[in-house]
Amino acid sequence: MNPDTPLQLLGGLTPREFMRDYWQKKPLLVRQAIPGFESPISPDELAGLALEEEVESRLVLEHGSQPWELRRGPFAEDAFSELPERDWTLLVQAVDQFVPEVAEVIEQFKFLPKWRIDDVMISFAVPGGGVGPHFDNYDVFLLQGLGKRRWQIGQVCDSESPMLQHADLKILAEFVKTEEWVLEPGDMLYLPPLLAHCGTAEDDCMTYSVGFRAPSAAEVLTHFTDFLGQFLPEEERYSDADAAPSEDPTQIQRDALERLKALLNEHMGDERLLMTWFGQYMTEPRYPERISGTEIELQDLLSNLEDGAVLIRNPSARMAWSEVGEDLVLFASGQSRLLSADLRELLKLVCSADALHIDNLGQWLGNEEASCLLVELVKQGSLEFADE
Ligand SMILES: [Mn+2]
Repeated sequence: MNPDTPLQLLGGLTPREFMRDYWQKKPLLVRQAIPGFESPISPDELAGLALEEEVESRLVLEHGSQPWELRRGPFAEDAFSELPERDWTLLVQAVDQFVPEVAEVIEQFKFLPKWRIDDVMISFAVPGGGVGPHFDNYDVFLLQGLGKRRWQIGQVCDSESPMLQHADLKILAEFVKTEEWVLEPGDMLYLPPLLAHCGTAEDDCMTYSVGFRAPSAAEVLTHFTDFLGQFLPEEERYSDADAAPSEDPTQIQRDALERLKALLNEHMGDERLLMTWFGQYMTEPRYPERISGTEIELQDLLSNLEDGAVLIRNPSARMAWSEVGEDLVLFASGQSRLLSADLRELLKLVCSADALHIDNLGQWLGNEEASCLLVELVKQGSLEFADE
């Protein structure tokens, strides 16, 4: 993707301009970001998803049994018939993993790393419905899919910002409106992290939230050090050969700190392990139970492909690749595999092609390392045969 080609999605900005001036910095309203966009799923179909055990869904009622009542799915079939006429909203997470047409929306965001994308949440709201003024720790693109929603933006917040006490939801006690817009289908609003916002349905409406993810500093440190720890032998310890005799045995002297810093730096600076951990961590699936492999032999895989079978990525699998020293590494659903540099084009194909088949795999099927990789990915469940 050319970073200097203006995009309708970004209101005519190039990806480079958007990244420089808006991404993580300030909001951007784009009228008709996707001209003529129509939600590929209906409110009834969204409600249907919220009945499913494996789907994460929430109902928010502004005037429920308490203000801003939160109910968690899965819901019973009659859950929606007893709701008031106004002021509630249904939110369904990760619809992209269940509805392929919704996953296609993500294709519009190829100028951003895919591993930064969390999911597409879809909300349906009746007039007055919304989740109240709040802020998120993540970037989000809010694409209007049906009806009209009024978006108001406000102040920049942080974890010290006062919240309403009683609510099940994190609702800001104060909201200082700075701007507002009414979005219609195809319009999109980008919001950077920490910016207060409040979306209220004007009529029956659906909004697609393309949400991003970024690990917190605390997560990076705790998870990476846990990962590192597995590779360090018991005998590697704090050591103080050549230490000076202590003047006061009750004092921890400065040189101990220097030795600790050297120990930490030696391991924290291991780029190979850091990349391996990061790739694994960022490709961990949201729903691991949806990634179940199929036992298959190499010969059967090859003959299936030769007979016209098509492999697709499991919609719940996350994949990414990277360079580690001279080698390449493929990350798939939280696992990593070191591969030789000549597999670069195959890795790109596996991570990005809509489908893998004899025509685009062609030469790779004669390469042992490549065909073994495909078998492993099918066994692991990150790749699966498309239904005919
Ligand atoms: Mn939000």
